[in-house]
Amino acid sequence: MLKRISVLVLAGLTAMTVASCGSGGSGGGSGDGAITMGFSQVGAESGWRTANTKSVQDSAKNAGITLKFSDAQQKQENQIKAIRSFIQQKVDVIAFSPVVESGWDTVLKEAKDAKIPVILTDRAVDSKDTTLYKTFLGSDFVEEGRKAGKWLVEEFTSSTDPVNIVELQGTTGSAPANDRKAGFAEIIGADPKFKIIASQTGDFTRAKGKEVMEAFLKSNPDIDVLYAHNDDMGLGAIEAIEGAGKVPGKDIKIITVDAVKDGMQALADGKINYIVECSPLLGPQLMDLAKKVVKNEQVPARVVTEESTFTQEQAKQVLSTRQY
Ligand code: GYE
Repeated sequence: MLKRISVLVLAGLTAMTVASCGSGGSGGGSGDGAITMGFSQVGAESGWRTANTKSVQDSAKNAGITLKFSDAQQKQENQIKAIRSFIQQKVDVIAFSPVVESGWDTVLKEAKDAKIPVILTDRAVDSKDTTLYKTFLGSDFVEEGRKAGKWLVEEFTSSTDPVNIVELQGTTGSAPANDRKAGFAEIIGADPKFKIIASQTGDFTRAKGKEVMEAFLKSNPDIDVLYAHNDDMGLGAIEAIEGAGKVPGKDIKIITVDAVKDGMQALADGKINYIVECSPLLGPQLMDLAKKVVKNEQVPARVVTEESTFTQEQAKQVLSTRQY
């Protein structure tokens, strides 16, 4: 199934982007139109990430772009090293998915000084100077958190008792963890019956999700809801819940984000109650943007991926055609 994608053009920011355009790539292209992209990936922490890596690699091949791919194993220092090495190699364009939001200004300035355009993909940076990158392609994580919150409010609409929620956060300091938390809190905050009784990072991995959920279960006998910032942590937590003799999806309602195949299977099986979709298939759009920025063409400052949500019934319907 092809993803529907919407492009959000922010007029003011676009004008800034245009004004800030450098002279394009100075490296591998050497004027013959060939493009070399340096791509610094976060790691291989989740099913989402694996699908994202495949999308980027396949799309580069299809677009005839030479990809220098580097896996940072969830460490910012590795990403900074990779970006510096891409600058030294004089690639035509750098794309990266920043593991955390802060601390990028210095290295991004180095890329700008070397006149190598940078594209942010999947995750954002909090740099005040938006001329340090050409565009940001990825999801609206605040909106994803809101969607999770709205389902919960609806689900417990007739309940007057307190609703005890535990939250498994993504990687500390990452855009999706910050934003999914904020969007969810914004919605449930309107009704004091919703109480987040514990919230901790599970680093977006299954193993950590399981470990932290085990601790939550030990110290909180009365958990009604788990909100996990991705499917993988939710899947790890399901093991912990079953290990504690409880029934996931019934004794504890579970909401996750991503909608990768394993998550969708658990949703269809009744172990997860609701999934907010986050698409990892960013590769084709990334390559299109890369071709444009290398040619110094105008690109929107922000490209937002359009996404949906899934109930258990909807998961059963689409499971067999799920690509990732
Ligand atoms: O939700 C999670 C992954 O940045 C959107 O990172 C991405 C998140 C995704 O580890 O599974």
